[in-house]
Amino acid sequence: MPAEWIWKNGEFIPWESATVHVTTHALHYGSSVFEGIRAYATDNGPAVFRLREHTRRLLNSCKIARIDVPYSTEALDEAILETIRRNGHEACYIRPLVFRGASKLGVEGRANPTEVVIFTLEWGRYLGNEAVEQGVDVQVSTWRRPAPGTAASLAKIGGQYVNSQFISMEAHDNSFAEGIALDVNGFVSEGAGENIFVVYDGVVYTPGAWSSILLGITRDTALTLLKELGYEVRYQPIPRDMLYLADEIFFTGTAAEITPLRSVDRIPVGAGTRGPLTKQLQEMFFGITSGQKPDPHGWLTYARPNSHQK
Ligand code: PPE
Repeated sequence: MPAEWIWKNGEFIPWESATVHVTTHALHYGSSVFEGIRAYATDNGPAVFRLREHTRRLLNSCKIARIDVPYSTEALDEAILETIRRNGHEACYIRPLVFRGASKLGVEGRANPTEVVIFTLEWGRYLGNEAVEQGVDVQVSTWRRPAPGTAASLAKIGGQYVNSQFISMEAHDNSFAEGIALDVNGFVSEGAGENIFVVYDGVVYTPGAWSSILLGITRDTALTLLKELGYEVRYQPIPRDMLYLADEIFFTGTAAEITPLRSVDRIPVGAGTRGPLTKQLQEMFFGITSGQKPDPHGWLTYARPNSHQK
């Protein structure tokens, strides 16, 4: 359940009051845009991971959806930090949401007011408690990602997540933790809410924007760290069968963090356990997010700096 104080259009309101009217445009037509951000517990209080990249993507998604937002990235950054402080979190998941509100019915929607909310919640491991160490079992979905030109994969628009719901529900019905969607051409795209990386013969492969993926911020983080660790990364269309030959596969995402895949379509990935590259990358990622390793890229924004100093 979300924390007590919810930021709405510039002020804090209690959880119970953060309701919407049934004529809200976004309920009917999916005209919302959202972000998912994590704040991690550190010795220096809660630290938001890549805050500015997330607020920028939120506004970019709104630009694509043609939703006018009356707040700057700076104002949204501050509102997010304030929401963390107000709710007294040490670590949390942050959900900023922009949507077309209530007034007029009809698809076009631009006559409706823009509503902006930010709420926080404590959210543990997205794909299960053991997922990060043991890996997860996944399937290739029967659902495809929308073809380029039919949706806007670079934007986190609410309505587009119906496709992700189909992928996740099918996977869960088949007792898998998650599903991987192929793109319109049958190449690997991404998970319902995660980007995907494939390791084969020491080289790391990941699809690009042409495969209808969201350009994930954790994906960018992984790419930066992998290059620093000296790995070769290739951006190329990935055929489904490469998933069955891979030495290692992992998902990246704010919610999923870095999660190894231990099987795809019941075929073990490599040895069927977390591989060495995935482990090495996780150590870097969790080292930085917990404040235990240096943060040379300035990825952490502290919500309550100095509050934990003795
Ligand atoms: N692809 C999709 C479709 C996606 O939704 C996400 C995030 C990613 C890739 C990874 O992007 P990034 O978080 O910037 O590394 N999915 C969010 C929603 C999860 C949810 O269930 O809600 C998330 O991870 O916060």
